[in-house]
Amino acid sequence: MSNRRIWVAGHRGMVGSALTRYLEARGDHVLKADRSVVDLRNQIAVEVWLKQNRPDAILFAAAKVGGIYANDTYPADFIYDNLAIETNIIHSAHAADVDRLVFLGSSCIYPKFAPQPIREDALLTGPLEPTNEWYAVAKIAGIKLCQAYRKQYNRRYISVMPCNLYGPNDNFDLQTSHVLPALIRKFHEAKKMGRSEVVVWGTGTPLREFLHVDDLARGVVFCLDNYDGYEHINCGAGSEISIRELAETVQRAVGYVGRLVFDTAKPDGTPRKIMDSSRLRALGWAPEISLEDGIAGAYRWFLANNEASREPELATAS
Ligand code: GFB
Repeated sequence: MSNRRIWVAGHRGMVGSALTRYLEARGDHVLKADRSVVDLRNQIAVEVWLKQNRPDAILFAAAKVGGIYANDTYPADFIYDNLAIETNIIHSAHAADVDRLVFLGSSCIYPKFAPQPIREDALLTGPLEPTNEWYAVAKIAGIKLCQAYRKQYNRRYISVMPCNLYGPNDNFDLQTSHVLPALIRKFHEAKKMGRSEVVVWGTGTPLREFLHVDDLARGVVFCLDNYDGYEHINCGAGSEISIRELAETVQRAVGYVGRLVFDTAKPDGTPRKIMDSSRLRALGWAPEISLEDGIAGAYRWFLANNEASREPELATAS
């Protein structure tokens, strides 16, 4: 399908910008609302903008996001901003009679010790990982909002759960970023400054599943076109890697020859969270970008963008 008017909420973030690139390449018309025009935490502003613009569909990539340290340090910001954005966009979408919406969550919605690989039906079966429970609770609320508007008003609102993401337009701020951009920056700066070691947080043993954001963008649009279910659906790479192996992979990509040091005073977070994405695979989506290629591309992007440190934004989901 083409020529649709699709609002990418959060178009400046890593996920939103990947969705925008993908949709525009396909001929869809992407609506964008800059933060200076619409503060997504302001209910009236969101409702007025949506009623004026009435998109055919909404891809909901707007969120307050960050890595383990940011989640653990700013719990009020993570729960408040995300709940406000979700209630405003999902309720206003209904009020503006927008019938299609894809909400993006995160694999941290699942219990800390969920059976692996994690199936969609593991939701709400056990306690959450404490370092990101505030963000997780907000994302669970987003899933439930979509289900509630579907149940009461027959709205075709769906939810897609990505694993850990990376790619162009990531946040490379060392305090607030996720692990992969942090490692790219740490190894690059250590190489440039001739440092003998790089500090990696935690024990290096946690396992994570990393998906390139361009693969996610294809998956989200695939779901918009092919999935219309009440249950949320997982969208993951299907393989996992330890933080130590990830660090070694990034080290090779950057070409740094020093030592790795593990700072075990920093939290590991959840030990493992690989998702079972077989439902989405069975519908016909599969990732295409290998972790090695994706990391090489992410490093090129970092270099081309002047190694700029970016502040965390209200504009990226993962
Ligand atoms: O990417 P990350 O912050 O997110 O951390 P989570 C993943 C793992 O990498 C943790 C370790 O075990 C970290 O301790 N790590 C090692 C580092 N070095 C670093 C570093 O320099 N920076 C960072 N950030 N980590 C987030 C959640 O959890 O994942 C969010 O807090 C969200 O809610 C997101 O779900 C996808 O995978 O631990």
